[in-house]
Amino acid sequence: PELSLGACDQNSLKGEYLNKAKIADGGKKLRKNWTSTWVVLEDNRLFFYKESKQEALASLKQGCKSETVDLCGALVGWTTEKSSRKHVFQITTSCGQEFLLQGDNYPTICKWHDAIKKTAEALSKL
Ligand code: I3P
Repeated sequence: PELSLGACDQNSLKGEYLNKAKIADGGKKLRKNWTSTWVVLEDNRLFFYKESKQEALASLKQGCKSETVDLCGALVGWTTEKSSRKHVFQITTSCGQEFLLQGDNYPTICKWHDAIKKTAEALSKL
């Protein structure tokens, strides 16, 4: 399986395109703008890339920008109030960033929700 379950293991999920909207930064509300984003969970860290090829370029240290989300202390939960879309969950980071992630395929978005939530909870216990 892609997701390792051991307590001391580093949670990782191979990249996939999900719909992402950042709705707050530093506790300040932002205008919602859904974009298709290449999402990677690697060694307990969450990365957002504009496109999949940027992940490969980043690993070659060609300075490709990703947005890294600090999951330590983050809260992760499903929401039906923050969007009219189906299958949306929210990540609220300890520094006040709020992201919505959405996918039409329920098993896929569940897998991401579960892995990100589990990672955030594991990091918070360290
Ligand atoms: C927003 C856009 C979003 C919608 C959001 C709208 O309008 O339609 O897709 O979110 O609803 O405000 P605009 O493009 O003019 O900013 P959902 O698709 O998640 O429902 P909201 O204001 O209720 O968040």
